[in-house]
Amino acid sequence: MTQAAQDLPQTSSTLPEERLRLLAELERKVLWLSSWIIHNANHLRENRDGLKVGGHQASSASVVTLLTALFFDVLRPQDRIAVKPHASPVLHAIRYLLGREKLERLMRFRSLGGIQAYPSRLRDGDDVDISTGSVGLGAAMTIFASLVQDFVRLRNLTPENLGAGRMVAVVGDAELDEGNIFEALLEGWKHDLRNVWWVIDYNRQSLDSIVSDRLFARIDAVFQSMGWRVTTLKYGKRLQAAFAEPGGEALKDWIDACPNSLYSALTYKGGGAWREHLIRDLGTVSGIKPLLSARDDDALHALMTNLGGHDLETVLEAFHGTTQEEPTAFIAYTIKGFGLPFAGHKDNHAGLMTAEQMAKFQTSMGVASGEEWQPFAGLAVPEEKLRAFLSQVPFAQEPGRSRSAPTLAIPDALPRPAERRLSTQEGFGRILTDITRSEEPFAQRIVTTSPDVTVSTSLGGWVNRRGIFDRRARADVFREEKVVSAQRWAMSPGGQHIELGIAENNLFLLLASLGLSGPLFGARLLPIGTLYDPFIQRGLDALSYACYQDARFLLVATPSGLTLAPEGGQHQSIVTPLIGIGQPALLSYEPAYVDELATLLAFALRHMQEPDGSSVYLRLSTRPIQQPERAMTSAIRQAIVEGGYWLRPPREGAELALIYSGAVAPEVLAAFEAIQEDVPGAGLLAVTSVDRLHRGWRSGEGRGQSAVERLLAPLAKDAVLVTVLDGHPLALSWFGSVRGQRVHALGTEAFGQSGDIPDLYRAYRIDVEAIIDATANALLGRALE
Ligand SMILES: Cc1ncc(C[n+]2csc(CCOP(=O)(O)OP(=O)(O)O)c2C)c(N)n1
Ligand SMILES: [Mg+2]
Repeated sequence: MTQAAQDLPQTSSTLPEERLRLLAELERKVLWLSSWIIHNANHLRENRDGLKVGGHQASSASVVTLLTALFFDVLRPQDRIAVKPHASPVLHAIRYLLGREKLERLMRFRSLGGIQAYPSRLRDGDDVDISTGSVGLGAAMTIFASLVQDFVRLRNLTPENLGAGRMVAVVGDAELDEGNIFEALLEGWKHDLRNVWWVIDYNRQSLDSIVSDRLFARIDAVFQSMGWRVTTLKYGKRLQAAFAEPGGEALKDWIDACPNSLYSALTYKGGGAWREHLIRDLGTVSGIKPLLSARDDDALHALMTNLGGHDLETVLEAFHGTTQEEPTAFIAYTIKGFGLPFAGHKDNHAGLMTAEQMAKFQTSMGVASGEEWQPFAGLAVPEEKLRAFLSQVPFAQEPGRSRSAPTLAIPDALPRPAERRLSTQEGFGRILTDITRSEEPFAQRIVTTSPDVTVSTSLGGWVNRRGIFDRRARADVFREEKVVSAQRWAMSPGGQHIELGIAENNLFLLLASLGLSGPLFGARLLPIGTLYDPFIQRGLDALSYACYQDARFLLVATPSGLTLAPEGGQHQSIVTPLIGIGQPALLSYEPAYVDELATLLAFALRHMQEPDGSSVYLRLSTRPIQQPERAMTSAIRQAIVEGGYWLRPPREGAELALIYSGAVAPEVLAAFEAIQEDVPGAGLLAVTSVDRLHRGWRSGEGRGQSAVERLLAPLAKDAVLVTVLDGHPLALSWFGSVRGQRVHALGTEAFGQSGDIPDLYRAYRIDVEAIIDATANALLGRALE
């Protein structure tokens, strides 16, 4: 442990002794139950597939004291917490003791219907505020949740009397290796973050090994440079008392200089090993021998492992002593596996106690055989007392954690821009700018955000009128200095755009937080995030994480595909249509025309709010194309939402259909006109959502009722389908399976390059000629069969 001087909070404990005693008993019980939940899952349940069930007894033990203090004493109903993934058994043991979880679900840990391996909003119910699992994301999300809390509170959108909560993350120390953590810290600093606590479980172990000493010498500095207060909980009360004894100062210096790996090894070895090392290194120092000989091996071990993060009093003092709003990092020194036989062993991450070790542990915990699941067995305090205490725990004073937020009415249709030649991206900008003139409540709840591509994704007009969010009003300096610019970037608490630096992980974590504003803060928002389509991949894990939590938002991505043309290969998206199909809880669309887009935007704002709805992803283009002159009927609108319609309907029994999605519409139309002379009766199918058609087909497979089955029904049984997409051809090729028809799929599979659209479409075989060739070949193949 090379950490320099400790920084213990100044306030003294206000906790009555009795309260501390009850909390200590609960701490014991939580350690027992979390270990037992994992043991039961691995050793006492039938194992049908031979897979290790797993669970992390050591990671769990590491945070028992911290979570006991937080849940049973510190947290208030308005606080929100992300618990590090591997402490799921600890979190649920606590919920069980609070009467908020069923025993059966504990017994089914990591099996179907049981509590999840990692805390999950989706699967564990609404006591889990923020899911965790992919390390780094849950912690970072607390930063954005706090920003959203400010956003809704400054507008008075939260329920009356609901105070500001603290956004708390209990974080594994190795999580701080994840780059997204630092992206989030920096963004938080820019936004003058407050009301965030990170409780860092500083056990100096990751999965593989012991964390480097050098790395963690920097940790305080990193947080401080981001404007955080750092509170280090290094020593427990017993160690602090020992430091006051003769020789105590030398002992403290020894601990401070001890490398992480040696400290861990001695923790594993126990009292004899501590004594041997201390005598060897400090034997001649006055006072050390009496200090050591006053303690037997067990007592010496207990003393040397009395780190701050395992000392309830120290932990509670630190938490209760932190009352100011500035973001705070608690660096809590802990021991991975504390209180268990493999404490400190470098390989303990996935370690499980053996049956023999468990039996010994059970005896030491005073839990009689058959009483393993009893909440109060083996404790030194009468059950009624504990029950009375638990019934008053502040965290549990509200029956549910999720807040409700009424649905906002969305107009049936949003006006579509009049221009005859327009790209879907420009169309998006125009429609949003139009909404700025609306007085309707929904227009006040739209929040846009973008990672430094606000202007280039067409949000400029919206931002000019609705302003940028900031807790403090700030003038637009360029405007004040009369520098001519199309952008007006005044900032104020009333602004409806949150500007982010270039970090797509942050974008998705902010969308996750905005999209959960209803359940987290009781205020419904309609978040819209814009980014470049290829960079969805940069933040893909965070996007999936947002969807997994059922956060609701609209993602608008441009430019997409080869169609960005001169911008070239590095900005070309190829697989995003497949991501759109593959990502659960994200419905994706790729409209070709702006009237389709207007329909889809209205739909998305509704769908985001429906109980069975989801987030929506629009893959748009920067290519201006001729817009159709047509009246939007409700039938076309419905078809656009359902995923597709015949732009040119086929004749009954037609032997050919061209099927396309997105910006390639002009090429497909031209090819269609040319082909029609030879294949009269062919159809041209506009697909607005391959994702929606695919889902509908999969869920209704075989019954002939899905939208795609209805669409393809007029075609001859052996008709030929030619599909065209500026994206991976696989996205549309499954159409052939719907009725067993031959498909020729055109699309992009190789990296692009700079060029104009005619050159690029020709080179990548999605131009008119390629479509005609593919059609001719496919028809020839059919004729030869
Ligand atoms: C993004 C991601 N990469 C890898 C993993 C696999 N993994 C799970 S836990 C872990 C180490 C965690 O160490 P730490 O955060 O210190 O937790 P501890 O168990 O020590 O409390 C790793 C690498 C993961 N869950 N998420
Ligand atoms: Mg660790």
